Amino acid sequence: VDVSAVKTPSRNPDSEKALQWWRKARFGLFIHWSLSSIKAGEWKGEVVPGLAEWMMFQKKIPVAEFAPLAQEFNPRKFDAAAWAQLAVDAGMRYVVITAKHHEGFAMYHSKADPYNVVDATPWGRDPLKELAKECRKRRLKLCFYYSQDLDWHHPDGAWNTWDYDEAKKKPERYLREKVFPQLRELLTQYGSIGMIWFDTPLTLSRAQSRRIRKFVKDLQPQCLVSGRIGHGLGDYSLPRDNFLPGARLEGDWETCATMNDTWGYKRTDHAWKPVDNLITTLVDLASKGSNYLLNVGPDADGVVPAPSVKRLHQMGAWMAVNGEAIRGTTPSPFKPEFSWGRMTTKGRSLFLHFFGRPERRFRLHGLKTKVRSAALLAAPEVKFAVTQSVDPATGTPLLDIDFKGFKSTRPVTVVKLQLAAAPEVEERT
Ligand code: H57
Repeated sequence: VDVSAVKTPSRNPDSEKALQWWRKARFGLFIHWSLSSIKAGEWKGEVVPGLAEWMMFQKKIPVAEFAPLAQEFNPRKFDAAAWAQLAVDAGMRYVVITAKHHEGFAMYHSKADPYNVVDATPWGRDPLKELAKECRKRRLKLCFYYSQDLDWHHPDGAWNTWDYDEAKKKPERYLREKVFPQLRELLTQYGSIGMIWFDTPLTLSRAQSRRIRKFVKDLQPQCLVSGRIGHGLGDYSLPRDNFLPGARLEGDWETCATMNDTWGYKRTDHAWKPVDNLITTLVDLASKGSNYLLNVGPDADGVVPAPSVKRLHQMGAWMAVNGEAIRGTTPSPFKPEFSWGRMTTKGRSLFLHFFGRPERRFRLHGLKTKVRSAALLAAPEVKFAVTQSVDPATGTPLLDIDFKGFKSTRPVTVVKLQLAAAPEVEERT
């Protein structure tokens, strides 16, 4: 099944206001953590192909066999402060954690369903409470992933056909007994919530999606609803999982992606993307108007895999000096992709993100606005000579920057152009 990109929905004034922090943030941490994290992608000694958090579905594991995993859930090394700090160190401004994924297990203390991390495990702690406190301290927006449609534990939830008879399912009972009560808990017991990240809209009707959206907004009007509430009713849009858009996007977008091949922890998945690719992707997405929600899958001990931590720290080092060219920016008025890199803009600044070493005589066609200065964002004392002219043959405005002798730094070097006004581009370019 292909959950394709949804169109940017028409919005109400509430969502416009709620989107402000999210638009500026540009970079967030996704955390997939649930019972299947214990199995690390293996069931009965066998590696299960595909996404680790889809194991229950892939192997058609009966609830009677899967649910007892809760008795093994004891993440001794869980440290909410460390997780929140990791997001801050990476240069992120929000965190989205699985409050309930498709397997139906609530990763917080739910009174609505005893199948939850406090009541059903020997651990007995509420990681979302702890994370809420640590996020608040660091001014990180806390957001909850909530699987509103697929639920393989509730008898009326979608897609568990091996335990429950499809013909007897009453989706309304699932919404009434589980979805609405749990959303109420999540939106009343953890302070202000940045967003409910709904996912995988496959069976709910437009009317049901609309009721869920309204339920969220009635409890917390500033809380965003992700595009995957379905039926174009979210506050913003998402491409498919791990899909990188090739063009500039109109409206508000968020691209969610993994660092390896799976969301939940999988011991055998070593397909780690090089950090240079992750940074380039962050730049590419910002230049096209999309947020980047980058995932980690902590293990059964509550530890984020070392390769993920390493990459987030490296991204954070880049963001610490170049974050100004990402956060709070919008795409430039130019076409989005250049062979040399990408552009973002903020007010009277135009940021050139070079993916490699810039040409000694770099030329940009079509910028009509006067350039006052060009400097290295990471070291503003490093200035470059700028010449503006008009191509006598075509009348196209030309900008030349002299990079002679300049050695760029990997993977992306940002040059900040200070302009006399917001950048304007000639129509023809
Ligand atoms: O939470 C992560 C990510 C953010 N979205 C979820 C994933 O677990 C995956 C949604 N995947 C879309 C999808 C829809 C139907 C099935 C996958 C196994 C067999 C059939 C399928 C998967 Fe398909």
